[in-house]
Amino acid sequence: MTTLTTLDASCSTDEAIAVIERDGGVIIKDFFDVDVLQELRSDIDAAMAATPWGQDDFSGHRTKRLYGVFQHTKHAATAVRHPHYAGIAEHFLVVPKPVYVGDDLLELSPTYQVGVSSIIDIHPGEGAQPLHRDDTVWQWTHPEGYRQARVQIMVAVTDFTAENGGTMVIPGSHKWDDNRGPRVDEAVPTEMSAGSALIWVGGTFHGGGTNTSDSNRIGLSIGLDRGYLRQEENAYLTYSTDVMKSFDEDVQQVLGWSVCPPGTGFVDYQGTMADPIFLLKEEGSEVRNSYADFNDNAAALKS
Ligand SMILES: O=C(O)CCC(=O)C(=O)O
Ligand SMILES: [Fe+2]
Repeated sequence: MTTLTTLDASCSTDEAIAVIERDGGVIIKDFFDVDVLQELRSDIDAAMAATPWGQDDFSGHRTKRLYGVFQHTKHAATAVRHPHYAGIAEHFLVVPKPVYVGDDLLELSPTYQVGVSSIIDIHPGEGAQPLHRDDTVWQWTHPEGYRQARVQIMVAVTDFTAENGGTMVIPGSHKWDDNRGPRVDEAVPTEMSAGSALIWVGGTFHGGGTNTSDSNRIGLSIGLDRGYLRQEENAYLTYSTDVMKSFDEDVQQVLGWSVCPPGTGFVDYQGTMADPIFLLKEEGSEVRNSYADFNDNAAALKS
């Protein structure tokens, strides 16, 4: 394969999923419209200017990375709410798993959550990032069927080209086992216009490309992960409680203020394993006991 497949914004989520299942990644054109893109750009410009250069070989020394993006622009939330990204994440991550609890065989499905968010600004003169799998953060094993840990997105804030460092991807590498290493000559550049998005799974080898052009390559990158995995970027310490309270509830939950069934991420409330979301609400709000929810579900499956 010499290029990644690009689908129109009007594609169905199922079409995008089919391409990702085959190639490990897909480009969706015009994922963000022009207005969203302009707002995003003006939201991040000042913070990017104040961001220092990367300080290690993986991050790059002519690249700037702004993390904790949800507190800089509401359009990080626009990306995770987008039906294509949400639908693709749901397909690869919210996969039912049979488990025995006593005599009962139950099916548990994880939630998904944001594991990392960044604006990645590759300047002219930057070299290529080593090709890697993002699920290396959990030392994930391959192949594991469709048990992907992460669905990652890179929304092009500027155009992405072969010359300016458009993300290098090895199509099909999500199916490789752990003994096969990536070769640079197997990778193809992500070429897409500003507003388009590359969506790929955590098992696909990829990396930022070399920027031989005379302009910056800027992308918004977010990882959605299985809700029971540790977040790569520690959201609990990145966003203050006050900042978190300013977000809508769906954003609070996707940033980790929720439990993944049966109760991963609970906090104590009067001796119960409570869903932490009540800590962001007014005093006296409902407190959900995550294991009571679990028992109700179990009962429903038994009957
Ligand atoms: O900047 C890019 O194109 C990719 C960056 C990346 O893959 C990473 O930092 O994990
Ligand atoms: Fe990566």
